[in-house]
Amino acid sequence: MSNLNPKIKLNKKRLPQIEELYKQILEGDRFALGKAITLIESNNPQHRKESKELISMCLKNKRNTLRIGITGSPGVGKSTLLENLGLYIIEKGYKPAILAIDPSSKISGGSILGDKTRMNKLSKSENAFIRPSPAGKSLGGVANKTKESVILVETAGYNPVFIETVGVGQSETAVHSMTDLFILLLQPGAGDEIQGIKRGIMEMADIIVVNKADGENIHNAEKTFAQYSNALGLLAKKESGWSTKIMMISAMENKGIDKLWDLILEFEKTVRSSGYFDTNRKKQNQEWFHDYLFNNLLEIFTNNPELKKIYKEVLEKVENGNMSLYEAGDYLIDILVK
Ligand SMILES: Nc1nc2c(ncn2[C@@H]2O[C@H](COP(=O)(O)OP(=O)(O)OP(=O)(O)O)[C@@H](O)[C@H]2O)c(=O)[nH]1
Ligand SMILES: [Mg+2]
Repeated sequence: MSNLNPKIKLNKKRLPQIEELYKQILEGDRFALGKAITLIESNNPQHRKESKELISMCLKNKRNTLRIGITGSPGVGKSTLLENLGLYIIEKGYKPAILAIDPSSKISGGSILGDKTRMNKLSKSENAFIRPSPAGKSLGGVANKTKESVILVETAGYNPVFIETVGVGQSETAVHSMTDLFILLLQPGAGDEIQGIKRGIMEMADIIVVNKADGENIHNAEKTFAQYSNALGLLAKKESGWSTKIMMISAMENKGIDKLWDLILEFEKTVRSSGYFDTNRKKQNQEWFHDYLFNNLLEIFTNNPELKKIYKEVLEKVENGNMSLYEAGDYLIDILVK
């Protein structure tokens, strides 16, 4: 920070209770971790202040972690996979954390209970941490809180961090933008209609997994596998240099889980050695920062009554086409600068 303008003082005063909470999280205290996640989920202004302080402390503590996004239509077997994959890697000495983004859960009646029962064994393990999605008004809000939760669980020593999301809305784009590796789960059965998966999601995937390749489903799983293998050939090469892989598993019968984990590690090795891993994390940090900065700039206009009035007038002009967005934006920026 020494090169920054010395006239601008950063607020260095630390809140003792937050410092204490940070230390407990660092020691892997699960109770403290749960408390911290509840804190960051709160929108109370004092809690937000404390959360920002806590996350700032955590961010200074750099950890070598892997963040994995898992998406797929409802009921495809995401939680079943995470239960068995989680248990498998715990045997190998890992401590997985599982977070969920599910903005639809308020409407559908909540997958929270479902996830707890579906990840029965894993949720009892001392070496795993499972947290369902926070309720939020907007996807952006939920996504930001999930990003903070990732930082918290990593500080507590969990790695890898899995983020489960339902692949039918916008949330998978949010999850993609906060993870290093993105896995798409497919149902056995032909056709995109059956998958309920949008085109763009397939392009985001690093690994495509056809689940439920068991019993009577095997034939359909093979058909889906073949169909998607063909489609993959048509995709442009990814920026990461990794070409998307596809495989079949049965999460329920625990078949192929080991191969999937090998593939995850192969991906990690490839993108770390090519430098893409770091480039991508930098890009994500930049996006997070810009989001924060932009939202706070906007808040300056909406929190101050006088500025709010000007903002509203200008916004209305833009909406009605009576002022260009450039004129309006520059006008407001001028007010801030002066
Ligand atoms: N036959 C078969 N059934 C499976 C498999 N994996 C999951 N299931 C079943 O599919 C249903 C849904 O599984 P979940 O793991 O809850 O699916 P999910 O994708 O997490 O569902 P949501 O969180 O509601 O979107 C359950 O009844 C599972 O037992 C599998 O490999 N084979
Ligand atoms: Mg689930």
